[in-house]
Amino acid sequence: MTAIAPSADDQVTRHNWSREEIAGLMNLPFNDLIFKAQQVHREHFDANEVQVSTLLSIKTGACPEDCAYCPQSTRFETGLTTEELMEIQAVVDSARKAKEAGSSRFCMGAAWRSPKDRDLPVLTEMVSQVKALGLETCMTLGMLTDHQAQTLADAGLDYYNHNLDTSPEFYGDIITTRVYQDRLDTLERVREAGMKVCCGGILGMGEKPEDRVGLLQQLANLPTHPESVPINMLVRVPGTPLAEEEDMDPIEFVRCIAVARILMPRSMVRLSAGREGMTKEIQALAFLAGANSIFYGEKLLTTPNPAENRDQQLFNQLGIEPMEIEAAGPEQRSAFYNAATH
Ligand code: SAM
Ligand code: DTB
Ligand code: SF4
Repeated sequence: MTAIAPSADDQVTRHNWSREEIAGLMNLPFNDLIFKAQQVHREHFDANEVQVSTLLSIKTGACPEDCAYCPQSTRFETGLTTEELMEIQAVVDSARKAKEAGSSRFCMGAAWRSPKDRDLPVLTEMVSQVKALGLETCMTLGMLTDHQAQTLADAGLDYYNHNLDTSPEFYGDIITTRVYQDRLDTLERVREAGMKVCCGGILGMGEKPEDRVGLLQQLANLPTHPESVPINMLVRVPGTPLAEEEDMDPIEFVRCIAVARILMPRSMVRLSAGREGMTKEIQALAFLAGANSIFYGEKLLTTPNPAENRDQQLFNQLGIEPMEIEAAGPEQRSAFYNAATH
């Protein structure tokens, strides 16, 4: 991937955005907003490269938390088959397949409120073996203690994903089993341990436009911008409290991507969950608005994602190339195209 050199220009990475300023961007005429986002994008990235990450659920379902969007909460009847923490070898085999399909980052997710210390030896072994394949590693395991964050960092974990999900004001309508500050605390621990942060949210949960502004303000005003900012469109799963939520207007979704790009110019903005329900035109607009990362592979954690050959066709049609990382070697790009032709 392209290394982003820090710039001396402080204007580029502001951390003091007001809600009025963000709302002002959000409400620009669409063409002006997209033009501005595209300009910012081109200052920092190759506009025709998109980073590809693959997800694996390493521990599925039976989660004690009550996140209203989540099919893995034990409180909702979603028909999900629960699975204990996977064996190391099975995780590594899955990571190898992701690499052979052309992915550059492997993100392992567990349906936990937080990991148990006794799980750490297995988790750290997963990290080192997946990393040894030449993949970037990411985990999302819930809240971490200082010790857990440091242990994962010492094992070589590159990224930790922990989302703020929504604005502080709307948060309590979605999750009651932990508070916003818990999330901020985990993010700080991840940073202090020296890992890169992947942090974003979910749109389409019935939040008001002000809540979208509030989420983006929280992300952009973190002491250091998250290196990855996943913007998820809610995947409505039958049995969850948000199953019947109204469709979010896709143009509003693209506006949020564009604003994220402008506020966090050097971050990778990921067009995350929800692509299965999006037209290729909306995805193309999201890339134009500055999204430059996707989840790749036919499953997210428990719900479907576009098949690999559909993403290959999309990239081909748009002239987009998967972003390369040095560790994966020069064959990574061709792996993406070869895998997807099968
Ligand atoms: N249990 C850990 C946690 O909550 O931090 C890690 C796994 S959790 C499934 C990771 C993230 O997936 C959540 O923070 C949420 O943003 C996202 N997510 C979960 N269900 C989703 C859904 N139905 N639609 C969109 N995003 C979802
Ligand atoms: C993120 O922001 N989105 C991913 C990843 N980080 C862990 C998860 C999406 C999950 C969608 C619902 C599911 O497949 O279970
Ligand atoms: Fe559990 Fe994470 Fe799902 Fe919340 S989002 S219910 S913490 S798996």
